[in-house]
Amino acid sequence: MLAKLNAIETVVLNGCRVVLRTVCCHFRSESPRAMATTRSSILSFALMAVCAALTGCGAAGGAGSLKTFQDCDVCPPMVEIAPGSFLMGAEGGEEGRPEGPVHRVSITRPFALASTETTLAAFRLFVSDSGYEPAEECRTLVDGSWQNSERHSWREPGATIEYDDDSPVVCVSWRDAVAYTEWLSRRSGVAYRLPSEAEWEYAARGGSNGIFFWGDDAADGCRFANLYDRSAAPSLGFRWDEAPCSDGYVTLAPVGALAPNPFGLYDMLGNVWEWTADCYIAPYPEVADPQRPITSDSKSCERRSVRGGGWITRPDRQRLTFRGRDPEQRRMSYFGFRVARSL
Ligand SMILES: [Ca+2]
Repeated sequence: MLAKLNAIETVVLNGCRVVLRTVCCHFRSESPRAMATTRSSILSFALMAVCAALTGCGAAGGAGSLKTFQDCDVCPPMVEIAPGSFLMGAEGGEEGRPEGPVHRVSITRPFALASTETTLAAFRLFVSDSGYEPAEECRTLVDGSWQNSERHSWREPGATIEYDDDSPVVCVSWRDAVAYTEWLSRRSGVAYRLPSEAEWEYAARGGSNGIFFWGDDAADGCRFANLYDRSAAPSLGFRWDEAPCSDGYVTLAPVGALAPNPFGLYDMLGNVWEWTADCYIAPYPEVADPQRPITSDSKSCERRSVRGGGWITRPDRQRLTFRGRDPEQRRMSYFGFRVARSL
């Protein structure tokens, strides 16, 4: 049986681009001859149709084929992102958190972004294979309150947190995420990295001009994003408002459990905040190349840009333009990452 890491594939059915997941890929691996007239072909087609429906044919939208690939057996499925331009940022924002100025960004070179956030299973493999030792600490929910705990870590982010091998890894710092990309580069022979903040927003938008990639109403988001929502609020009772819908997850959702954005990327909003390569600078500075990370004059940045919101996040901070900013050594039970690479 194919591992889930290998189990994302894209096909076009009736002109509609769909992303097929585990069981679909298993059946697509059968030989064409065997598929031709046998009962399995009928079953395969039925399963593909079911999977197409479940994965939101039409939700992905757009025309053309989605190009995906995988560089190595321990590498994540990657989605090719074509060049283009977009308006990055928003005017205004919360006090002390400018999201502008709005500026046109041109992505001139294709790049690839992992279709999902890095999973706990993938990170565990990295740690065991590389000998890298992330610090055993995490800011997480302990007995109903947020605490900096040395009893919790990426291995065990807390009793309140629902997680398994398919969950996004959390309690990882920016430095841990970079160490993972360096290991993945050694294993694959290809230079993996974190996305720049501009690449992240371009990919997250997926061509959308909305507040969210699904539109302007947070209430429509539960099909696409694991938010702080009506599934979570009764148990967690945070002091901020929940999204007026139910995504089915109180804390972490397995990666790829909800519908993708128009570029075929899962969980670009919600589930976990994602570290980017960039130093956080606000307002946005002028940069010569938005696909190169924004760095600091000193050896490390005071804070890194972290994007996309997470399972704890109130709806208005799930906006595509909202910018998190945190020290690169910080570990939280709602911070993770996904990898990128140049093409
Ligand atoms: Ca949720």
